[in-house]
Amino acid sequence: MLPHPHHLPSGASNPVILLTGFDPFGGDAVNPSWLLAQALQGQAIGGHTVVSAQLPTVFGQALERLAALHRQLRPALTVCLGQAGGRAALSIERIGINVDDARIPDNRGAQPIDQAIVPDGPAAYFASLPIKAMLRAVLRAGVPCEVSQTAGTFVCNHVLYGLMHLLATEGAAGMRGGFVHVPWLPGQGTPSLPLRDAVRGLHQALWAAVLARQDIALGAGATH
Ligand code: PCA
Repeated sequence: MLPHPHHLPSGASNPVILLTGFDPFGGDAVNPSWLLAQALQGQAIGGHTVVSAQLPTVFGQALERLAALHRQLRPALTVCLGQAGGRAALSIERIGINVDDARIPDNRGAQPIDQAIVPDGPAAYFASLPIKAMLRAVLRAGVPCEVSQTAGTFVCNHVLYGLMHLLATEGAAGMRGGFVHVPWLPGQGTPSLPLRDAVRGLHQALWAAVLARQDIALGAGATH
């Protein structure tokens, strides 16, 4: 479902930050990415207004929903969120790769193996977010955060790659996007991050993304 009109920013004068989360998957009862997106719905951040929407954890359908939202809202910034059980920090993704390789079935039972997301599309797209500026802003707020070099090969990577393909093919100049993975909530597993910390950290990250038109140089690489 598209956001109900009363959830849309009034006056349409503020540029929109589209913030998406997923429905629960893989046997979990909740998905912190959706709780986090909902918590920031309607927030004003740096002259932008956050519009939150849920994507299904379903290959293909998630991208159809995202494309519909994008055409409706024409967001200046699109940040998709997903749950990453086992990660201990807000995890800002650098890159989406052109492959679906599912270890578990999606919410419709599909389990693609080594399929291209966009046949003949580029091997990968970098997120067009200032990931290091965002990292610094979140860490300064005292919330654990990292840059991640892979969003996996399940529906989250599918959405990141598909978002960047959408921006490359249909986006207007200046429209940017990317992906942030979120740890489990306490009670879902260990390690975990309380929702209030995730909300505070993501708010800082979005603020930094709006303000920083260019990224900063800050070491956050990985040797493996
Ligand atoms: N996390 C999964 C898909 C949905 C979600 O929240 C992933 O990391 O691919």
